Amino acid sequence: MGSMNDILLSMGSNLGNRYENLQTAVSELQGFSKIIRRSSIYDTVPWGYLDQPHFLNQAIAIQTKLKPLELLIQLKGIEKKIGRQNTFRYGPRILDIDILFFNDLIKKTPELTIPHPSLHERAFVLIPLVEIAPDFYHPVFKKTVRELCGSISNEGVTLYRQGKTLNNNWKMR
Ligand code: PH2
Ligand code: MG
Ligand code: MG
Repeated sequence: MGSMNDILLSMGSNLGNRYENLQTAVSELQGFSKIIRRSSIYDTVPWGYLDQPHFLNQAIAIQTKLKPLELLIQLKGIEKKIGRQNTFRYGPRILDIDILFFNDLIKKTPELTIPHPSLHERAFVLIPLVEIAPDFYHPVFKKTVRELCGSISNEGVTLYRQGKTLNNNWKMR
């Protein structure tokens, strides 16, 4: 039996019923993890490739005993179940779930890079994230999420629906 891991995820959807896709994803996560916190949902202008619909984005804190690659496989399974087809880089998708942080792990392999390599430059990741884990420490940049969020523009990110804060007294490192 392994020990509990603290994980921060970023979810996005810009095809189909975007809100429902995020809700379904949260309930699927409960199959192998405990939901600790979820941020508000934000409507966000597409980043990287502009000619596509706006996304809904949300950050989620979970705990699980799964190891990084086991978690990645489960997340890909949820994306597939909800109906994701393979498209091009930065292109539209029914559901995307990315691992942002896994404890204070630093890992760089062809399958998986942790922390997520572009989280520090993406308002659609940092603005939801700062709501649920402002003091989480980026082990590569050696800055908190709050500090990272303070150095980007919030342009193109607007509140879509207020989050439910679970376990209000829970503190993530
Ligand atoms: N995901 C991408 C590419 N661009 N833009 C926004 N606003 N939100 C996303 O989740 C997103 C994106 C690739 O994963
Ligand atoms: Mg992504
Ligand atoms: Mg992804």
